Amino acid sequence: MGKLPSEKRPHIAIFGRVNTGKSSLTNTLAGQDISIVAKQKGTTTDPVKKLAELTGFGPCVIIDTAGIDDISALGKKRIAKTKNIINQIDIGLLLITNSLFGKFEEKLIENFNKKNIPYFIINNKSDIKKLSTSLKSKLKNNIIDFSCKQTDIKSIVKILNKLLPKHAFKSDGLLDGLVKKGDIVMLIMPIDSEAPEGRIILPQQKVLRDALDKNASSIVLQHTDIKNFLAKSKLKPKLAITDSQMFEYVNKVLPKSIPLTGFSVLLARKKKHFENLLKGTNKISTLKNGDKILILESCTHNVITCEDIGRNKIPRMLRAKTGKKLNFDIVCGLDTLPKNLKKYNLAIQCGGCVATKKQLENRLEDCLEAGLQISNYGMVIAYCTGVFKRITSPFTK
Ligand SMILES: Nc1nc2c(ncn2[C@@H]2O[C@H](COP(=O)(O)OP(=O)(O)OP(=O)(O)O)[C@@H](O)[C@H]2O)c(=O)[nH]1
Ligand SMILES: [Mg+2]
Repeated sequence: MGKLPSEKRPHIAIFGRVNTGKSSLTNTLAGQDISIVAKQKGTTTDPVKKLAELTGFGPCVIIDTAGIDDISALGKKRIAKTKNIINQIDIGLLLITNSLFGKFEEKLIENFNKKNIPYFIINNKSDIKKLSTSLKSKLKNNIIDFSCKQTDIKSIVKILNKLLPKHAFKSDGLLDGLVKKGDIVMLIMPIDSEAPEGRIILPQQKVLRDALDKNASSIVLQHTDIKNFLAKSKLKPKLAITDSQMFEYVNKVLPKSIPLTGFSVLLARKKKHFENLLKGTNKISTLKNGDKILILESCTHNVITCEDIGRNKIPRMLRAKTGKKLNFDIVCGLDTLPKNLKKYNLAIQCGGCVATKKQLENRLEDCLEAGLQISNYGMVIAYCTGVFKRITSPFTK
């Protein structure tokens, strides 16, 4: 996969007084020795930019800067350069040590605020001195202890993910880790009565776009043409993707040697709780007579296909698959969830095409907190048609 160009990456700059460990943190985050680290104050004189790939966060640019309190002859120029960096970044990290937080830091934060830049404060060298309780209470959730002597950057990655501006960098990377440059990906898109007139639905567009971003080649065809195409072309796609209503059919005609998954599964993988959805779907096998299932439908308007799937298709399929007497309740739109969630055994979320990511997350979290298993439409359909293992194996290997 080609490197993501710098302009497509979030820019994260590290600021702080001299010797607080800015260059050390740059190196720790990037996992390589980029910046010179030294006991001497004022080691870094010019901003140093580095393309990096942070586990759990993704591609970014990390910028090491000169100390904001440099009072040497060249200090003013350096500080001006550092300030200019603020115009270029998406996230600011402010390093302090020994809970030293004064006018330099306040001034910097003022500049962050002026530019609407999300920032976070890190009390570095906490292996020597931990954050004081007074500063902690003053800065509340905006500061953590850290030490560059440790290599675990999870705590920082967690914060970076929280701070990342939602508007930018929203390419979902649906095929991340599945398809790379030069691979062939087969998009099986049925054109039936449920397909919208004259256009391609969003999940399919997103996958297609991501394949292009990755310089992979896409074959786009209808399910009825799979056999013919494979026989004629002799090509072997790295991955095939289809709609959940086609799982059963495609599973039969697509050679087992070609991995298969669903558009909805790829989308779910990029949201929170994917692991829980996988786990919950497997729990279908343990459903008993009289168990209660909650269908969570996000559509606020009348979408005939969704209604049919949630109200008829899924209950019918689940009853047939398990042979159990199951009871279903349905929650529509953004209506509040039933008070006593604990009485349910499983919650099944729709594709959520009209809900925000956050709205879907919140619902699933409420269910998880109440101890419910969770699944979604696509996965349940896959489970009931006997293809769950196949369509999730590209991720669970
Ligand atoms: N004990 C301890 N030492 C650290 C830590 N982080 C950095 N240091 C040390 O602190 C010194 C300064 O680190 P640098 O990373 O060069 O600091 P800097 O902020 O880039 O300094 P300037 O470029 O001079 O502004 C070096 O001797 C580092 O090894 C830490 O977490 N714990
Ligand atoms: Mg430095």
